[in-house]
Amino acid sequence: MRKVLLTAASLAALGLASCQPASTEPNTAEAEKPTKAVEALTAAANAGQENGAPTLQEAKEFLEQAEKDIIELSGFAAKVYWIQANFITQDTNALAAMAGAQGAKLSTRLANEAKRFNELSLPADMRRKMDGLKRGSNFPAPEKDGAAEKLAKIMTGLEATYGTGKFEHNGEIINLGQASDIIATSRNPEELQSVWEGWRTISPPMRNDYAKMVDIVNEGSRELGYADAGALWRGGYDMDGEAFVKEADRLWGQVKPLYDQLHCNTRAALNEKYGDDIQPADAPIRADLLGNMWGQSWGNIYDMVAPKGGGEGVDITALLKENDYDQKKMVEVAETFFTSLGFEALPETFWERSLITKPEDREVVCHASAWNLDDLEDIRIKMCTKINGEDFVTVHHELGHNFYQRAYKDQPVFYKTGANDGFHEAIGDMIALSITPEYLVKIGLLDEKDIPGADADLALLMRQAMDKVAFLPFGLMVDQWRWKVFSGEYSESEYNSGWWELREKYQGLRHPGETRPGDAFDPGAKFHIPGNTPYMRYFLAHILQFQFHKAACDMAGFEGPLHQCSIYDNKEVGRRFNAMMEMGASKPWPDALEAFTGTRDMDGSAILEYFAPLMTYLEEQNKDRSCGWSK
Ligand code: X8Z
Ligand code: ZN
Repeated sequence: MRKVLLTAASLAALGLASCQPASTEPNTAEAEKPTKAVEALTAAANAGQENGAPTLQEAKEFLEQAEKDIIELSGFAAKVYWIQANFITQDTNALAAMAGAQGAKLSTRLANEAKRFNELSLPADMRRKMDGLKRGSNFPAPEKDGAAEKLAKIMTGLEATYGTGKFEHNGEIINLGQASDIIATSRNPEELQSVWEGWRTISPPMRNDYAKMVDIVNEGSRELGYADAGALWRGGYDMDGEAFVKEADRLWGQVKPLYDQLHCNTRAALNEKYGDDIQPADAPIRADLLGNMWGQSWGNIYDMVAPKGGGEGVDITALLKENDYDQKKMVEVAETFFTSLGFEALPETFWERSLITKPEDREVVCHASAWNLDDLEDIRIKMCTKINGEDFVTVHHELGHNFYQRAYKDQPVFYKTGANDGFHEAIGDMIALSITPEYLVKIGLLDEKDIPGADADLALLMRQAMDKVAFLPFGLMVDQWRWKVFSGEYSESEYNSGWWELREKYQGLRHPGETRPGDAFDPGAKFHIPGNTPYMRYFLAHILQFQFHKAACDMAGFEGPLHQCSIYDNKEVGRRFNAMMEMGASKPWPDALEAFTGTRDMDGSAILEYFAPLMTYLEEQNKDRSCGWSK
């Protein structure tokens, strides 16, 4: 979405937090402590200022005016973006590009003006706001004439191309939703390959524009003092960018052994089903066989890896259908989870204004998102919801964004965003981890007599792992690719080969077919690339949601295994969760993490604890297999 053209903080103001822009928060290690003494000294120095350098008073006025400017523009732009995403036409694209250009100009202007106060000693809170402004947006436009307009036009065009993408399959024109259904359910490798390749015919026309966009945002980033846009993004985590890269690597190192075991077991199942020609037992996994268009979560092929001998687990898709759930009911039930924790119900306007089923009569951006149109209570979701277990989780994910947005609505505009962007993506997912069989009984979806016995634990864990553990390296590789694109390590002609290099390295996947076409731009067939949404947030969220879940279950006094815990209806957990959420980005993220979990570090040990019984099972299954995929 074009929201990324405004500063991240202003976007939070825009409230378009669906796929939150990377935080603009400053490196507070450098920010001074807000002691009264410092403030007094600063004031004294400022009062006597005679050399034309800016004063504390000017800094205050600048921040106040910036806040007003951001609120004014974002209030307007949010409506334009909403209409465009709900009604994609030439005209709405043009309007969105205009709003985007205005946003880009505003964030560039504010970033440059904020530099004026670099040498001024400021109280920590003002320094934090100032540094946030200086980071501009994730896709900054250079100052030169016409750059903001050009950038906004390209970005709008890329997203619209994705949103309206269609291709021919068996003589019929199909869209992403239809193609995804085939990938999820077909077990015919020729058909899977054809649909997988078909969807990727929508993206070659994006490649050249994408390269132009990279040049523009790199120039904009250099003007802001960053080596390139990747460095700008990595700088958004209250720590030095290099330290953040190490942090992400450390977290991946923690969870990789679990992924490796899951990969090995899944590949063996695919090899058994399809044979050596389609899926060899020692090569990377063919990406079209995993039940998901991008091979990012594998729950749709759970049937192939279901542990034998134990109980069955719970098939939420089947339960939703048996109980005649429609899309609205799915959202209502998700809302009830939040209200059970003590959060206030969604406003009436949420129900009047959200889009929860795919309209047949017009083009919309179907990729699920959550919005806050007025920065206060006008929260909405927009998704082409399907009645299945996957989207039941996504509905919780989106409402997590909305409840977070509303929780921090009283913060100044600069702080109306997640503690870091991973937090924003983790809230609803954390809630969805509490969808246990016992919880499903409480909400009447499952009959008490159908609660699976303890022997079904492995089945439940395997279902979860096929989505959550499988996702981890994908969550990591998408921005590894973008960082290399921004740094120039991958040139335009290497975009696709670079993508597959990383797909193999991190996920152990390969594409179907011998080669990809020379003009292929497979990254463009994943929403967040043309949609220009940073992706590292989802990797972090997949770590954080388990960390939050563990902390919540400890708070609730739950003593059993982590995967059996549900925090449904626990007001004390809700109160403490809300206390973290209402902080927004007003403090560095370790402060927010500490407020809820008692620790200041992101940590993969909770996800390992959650899946510990499955890890034991997988190691046993894999013991005579040769795992790994390196040649
Ligand atoms: O994009 C999303 C959300 C909106 S922020 C639906 N997700 C990522 C994806 O679909 O690729 C959630 C999980 C990962
Ligand atoms: Zn999200």
